[in-house]
Amino acid sequence: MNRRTFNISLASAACSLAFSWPQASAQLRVNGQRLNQHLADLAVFGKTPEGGTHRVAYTEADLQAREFTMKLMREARLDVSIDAAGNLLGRRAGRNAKLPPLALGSHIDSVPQGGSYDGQVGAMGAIEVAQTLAEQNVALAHPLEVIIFSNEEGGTYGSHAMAHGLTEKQLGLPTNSGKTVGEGIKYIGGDPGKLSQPLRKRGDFAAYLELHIEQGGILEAEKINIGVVEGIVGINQWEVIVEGFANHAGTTPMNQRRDALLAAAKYIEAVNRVVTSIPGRQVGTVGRIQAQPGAYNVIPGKVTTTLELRDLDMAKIQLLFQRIQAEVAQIETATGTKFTFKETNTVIAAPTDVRVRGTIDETARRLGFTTKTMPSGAGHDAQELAPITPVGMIFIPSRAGISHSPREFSSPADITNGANVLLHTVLRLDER
Ligand code: HGY
Ligand code: MN
Ligand code: MN
Repeated sequence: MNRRTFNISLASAACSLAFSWPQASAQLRVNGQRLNQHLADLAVFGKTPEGGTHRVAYTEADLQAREFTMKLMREARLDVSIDAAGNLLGRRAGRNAKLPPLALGSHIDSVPQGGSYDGQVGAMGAIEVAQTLAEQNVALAHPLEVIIFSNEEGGTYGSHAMAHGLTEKQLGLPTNSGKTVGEGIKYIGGDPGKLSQPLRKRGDFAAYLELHIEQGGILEAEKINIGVVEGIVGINQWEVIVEGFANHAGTTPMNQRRDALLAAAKYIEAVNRVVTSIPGRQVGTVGRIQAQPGAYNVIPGKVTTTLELRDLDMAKIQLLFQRIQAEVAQIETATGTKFTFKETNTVIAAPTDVRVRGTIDETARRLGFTTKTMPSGAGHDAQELAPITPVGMIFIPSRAGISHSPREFSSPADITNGANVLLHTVLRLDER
């Protein structure tokens, strides 16, 4: 990534401009007012009565938000297209076509009943950086590529497809939209038939940067402006089926029941006990449960529930899973039930690139911000790209550490700060 001080001699008006790029660009700043207005405008799509955002991937609200986002990308003078995974791509040529693009982006889909900042800050921030560079006539050496990944919340499917492809099994998995992953990708303009191979490979990007809200409370509590992400946790998700025996709730003695919901209750307590039994930052969650037939007077014969384990160390996730399996074996014996675990999604833990991390940290400090290097307990598209390109993530504070909730909030000032760090990190990486 070589950037030299260079002279451009313009053919007309006998003027030649000599830029000392670092000086000329040092004063650049994003338009914070416009960025925060774009976020407010985006929040309209899927707005909930509680003031949050319900914009599940592959739904009408997602489709409308994507159209709006493509409009903003075109206004930022990006050439817009949709790839086979449904990712929105906004491209601009660089001065040196031989260089791979510098990529930046995030996602605009939300969890059910979520907030208006998760992913959206990074997506709108990336577009704002592109628009600022265009307006200020800053021509990067590298091509620029803004990427709005599809279906991040359902399991980083857009970014996974980009770097790894998707299997038929993955395309057939259900999503919160009611469509399968494959149906959803088609619905948003992708082509699932072209996803058996990765869409991009190592060397296709110079680096990928993602601005994101912290989704935790560390930065706010320690009054730090910018988080420099050192690594992103791995995530393993399973669907769990508990089979017992449905029977009459009034005539079946307590010692003759095979109660699937009682077994599930013991399972949920065991997950919490196992995950908290060893030191570290690992987390384990049972996020959904459904009992059948779901009547007052019938002993539940079947329960469908979930398991999610996260840690920076994939081996620790496996250790926890094995210990949970041992607990489940005892629960099965005690309750006469049978548990089945079906792995539905795995996202590999990813360290960020040490050089990119250093550039983010130095850039933020040069802009006068305080910084903290920290792990990400949330998963991100950046971790899917990490195997094929150097990645870096920039965090800004989340109020009270709340996320995946209508109460999710980051201040306009913090959002603007994050976008300025993103802008100047792009400029610095472009110089190499
Ligand atoms: O679930 C996550 O960690 C991310 O917000 N999708
Ligand atoms: Mn996110
Ligand atoms: Mn999220």
